[in-house]
Amino acid sequence: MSVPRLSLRSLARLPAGARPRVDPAARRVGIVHLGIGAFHRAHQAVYTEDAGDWGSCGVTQRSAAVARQLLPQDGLYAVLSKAPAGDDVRVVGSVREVLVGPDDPGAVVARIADPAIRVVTLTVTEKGYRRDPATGRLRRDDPEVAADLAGRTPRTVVGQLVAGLDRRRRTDAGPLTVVCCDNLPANGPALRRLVTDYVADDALAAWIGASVRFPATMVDRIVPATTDADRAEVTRLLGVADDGAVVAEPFSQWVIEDDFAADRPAWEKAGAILTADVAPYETVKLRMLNGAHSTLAYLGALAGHEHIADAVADPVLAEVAGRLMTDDVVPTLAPPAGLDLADYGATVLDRFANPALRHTCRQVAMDGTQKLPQRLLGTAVDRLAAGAEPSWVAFAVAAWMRYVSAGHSEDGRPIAVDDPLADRLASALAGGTEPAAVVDRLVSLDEVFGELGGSAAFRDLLVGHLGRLAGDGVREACRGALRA
Ligand code: CS2
Repeated sequence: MSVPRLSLRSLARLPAGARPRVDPAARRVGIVHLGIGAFHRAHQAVYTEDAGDWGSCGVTQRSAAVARQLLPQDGLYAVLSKAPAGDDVRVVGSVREVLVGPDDPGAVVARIADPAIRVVTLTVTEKGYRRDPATGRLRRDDPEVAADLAGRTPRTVVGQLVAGLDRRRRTDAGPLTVVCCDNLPANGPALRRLVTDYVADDALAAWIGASVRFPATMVDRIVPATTDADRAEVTRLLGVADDGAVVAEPFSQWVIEDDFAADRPAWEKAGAILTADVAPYETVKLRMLNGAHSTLAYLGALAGHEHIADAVADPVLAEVAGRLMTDDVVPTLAPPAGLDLADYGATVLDRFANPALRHTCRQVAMDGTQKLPQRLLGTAVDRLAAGAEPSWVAFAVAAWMRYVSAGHSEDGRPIAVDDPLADRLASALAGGTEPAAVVDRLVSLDEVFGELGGSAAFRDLLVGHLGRLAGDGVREACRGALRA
């Protein structure tokens, strides 16, 4: 018997507890979201769902897949929250429209410029901003950025935003708040910097200065890619088929700088923290959680583990991730009042250990050149400046170096490097396989390492760790580092 598809018409079939809180058809679209991937659907869209009657228009930045999933379902989809104690499912109705950016770039600009829109949120991943990770400046030489700057209907996020803002200014469509929700340090100001780099027109720059805000945010929820088994579970729990379902851990956190140019959803009603200063939360999260995540992803993938939960169940790998946090990261942090960093670190490892989440090491390992600076290298810079030896960070960075140079895991499975700078990595690695040669070539990638690439102390740590990772294998190298 065929199962009906999730849609406004099939809502009544759902278990009452799983239905949207507000009639989806009664929501008013006031948000444009750029990058409607799984993370957005499991995070900001859920906060909006719980905050009242705002709705959003989600924009896909690359493929039409999300539109194919959501349009036949009137924008509805399920969030399956997975925990060892049992799963929970609910349907979210806050996404009211979906636009396919690559198919209709003009519609994206028009929607951003619509006076009904007061907030633009973004989750386009680190690489989506087309910025230089070390300097934070817009890569004006990136072919897509260059094509936007030359005057086509823009297709990059910064180009889309600027064109939308320009039209708002010309048509007097009112102020706007741009809320970056990617894992970048000071992500709001970072995006404002890119917008400023892009804008050539003084009048527009002045209008943006007066009418647009770029609050910083810290976003946190682990959202692995949805599998067929997850979709089957959603069908079993809901009695309808859902092509747009997403899976996530139960934990969710959103800290938002309270700096808005116009009105916004009452996200605090949904549990978000609105605060004057996001930086303490964000540095803790990027360096502890994401730093440990990347470390486990590289070590785990090399050691032959498929999922993060398997990597953290490997005692020596978990211990290395723990020591990275306690010995190297914690001394660099000024946490928000009331946050116990030892508890935070332990909770992070517990969250990673959730066996119900099938989060692959490969997914976390991708785009290392875009992630390393804020997750690991900043910690190294701070520790070196304090006269300390950041040995665990160096171990983690050496694991990345091994991951991008090994070609295969220790159990013989191929490792394909998925990174926007993959070509640059490949040419750097063509210079030889000796640890010292690999380290010297990789740290001279200025856009990743910046000035840290000139630190002899850090280089020596990297060479030592990489030699042991390559020569002794991941587990033995971990044991050696833990004994030292
Ligand atoms: C992960 C993050 O894929 C990755 O690189 O480290 O997406 C992580 O799951 C989230 O930041 C958790 O909030």
